[in-house]
Amino acid sequence: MSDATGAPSRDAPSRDVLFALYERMLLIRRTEERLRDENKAGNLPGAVHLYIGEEAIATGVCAHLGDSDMITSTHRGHGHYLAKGGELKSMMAEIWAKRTGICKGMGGSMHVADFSKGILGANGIVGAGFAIAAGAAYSAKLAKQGRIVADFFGDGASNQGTLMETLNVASLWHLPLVFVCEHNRFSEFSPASTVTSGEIVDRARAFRIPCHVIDGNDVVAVWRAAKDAVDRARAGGGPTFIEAHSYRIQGHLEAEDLFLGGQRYRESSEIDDWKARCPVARTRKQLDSGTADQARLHDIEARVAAAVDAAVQFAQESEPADPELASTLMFAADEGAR
Ligand SMILES: Cc1ncc(C[n+]2csc(CCOP(=O)(O)OP(=O)(O)O)c2C)c(N)n1
Repeated sequence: MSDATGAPSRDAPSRDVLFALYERMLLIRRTEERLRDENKAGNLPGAVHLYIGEEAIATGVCAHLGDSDMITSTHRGHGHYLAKGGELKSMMAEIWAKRTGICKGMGGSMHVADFSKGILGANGIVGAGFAIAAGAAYSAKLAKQGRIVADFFGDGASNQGTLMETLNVASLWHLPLVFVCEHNRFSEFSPASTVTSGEIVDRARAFRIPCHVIDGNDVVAVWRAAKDAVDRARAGGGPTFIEAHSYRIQGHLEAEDLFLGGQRYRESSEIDDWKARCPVARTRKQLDSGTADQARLHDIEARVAAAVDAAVQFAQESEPADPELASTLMFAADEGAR
């Protein structure tokens, strides 16, 4: 796919980096598959929106971010959280509504957050991340410590008016902000072609923001575009807009059939076509070029499987969330009481 006005980085990730990208993508994939299965078995207390098929986007972007950089996320946020270095066990416990969860079990799947890692939170309100990202990026600019912000959002979210306000101030104030539109072709059960007019990237071009339109299933393409964007933001060059094309393999949320009552909004052949473009399998193929590579890949796969099993066990064995916290965590402490 074509690059727009931003110059793509000519750098390529080293082989060690590519192995690390593969491991992170696989961790996200196996986590999401396990959540899919646990949901099907009726073991989860709430809804989950899974990121299967889109792993390369969060992974390729977050590879350039440190703990002090920040991200905003979406209702489909597990992949962003894990790519940014969030701990798997406490995310699982959060999804299971346990007190060992990253938000003490009070937020659940759609609110996984860890401020110590710059993860400003998944968010059930579509498009809510724009204004949060603008505020975080403005604070990072004022602090002058080289921190930057990546704002993940979907193609559906790009129809929210706050995107225009955020593009405007980001461009005007040269905010250290990377917009990452995850174009997975659907907004709930509506194909993008039925709810989104024109090209999303043109909205950013109108504000003179450098742009990349990339194959979001190619982790190297994502890594390259993100490197250009992050380097520009850190150097004080302002925002970049990345439109990454991918596909939502799972339903909008698990158990979507309950909502649809037998109606269909896409063909299974389309899903199969996109499964054949799997970003995780594609990266594995790039790495598998000999016996030594295969041993390394198997190590990674065993490590990931063990991590997911351990996280699920941790979540299942943890104490349920404390209902008393619902009142104490809801409000910030009274200034006078501090
Ligand atoms: C403000 C708001 N409007 C509507 C919804 C209902 N809703 C939840 S997810 C979703 C679709 C979002 O699509 P997109 O931004 O493309 O993200 P994706 O689910 O494809 O990752 C909608 C409309 C919501 N949660 N918040």
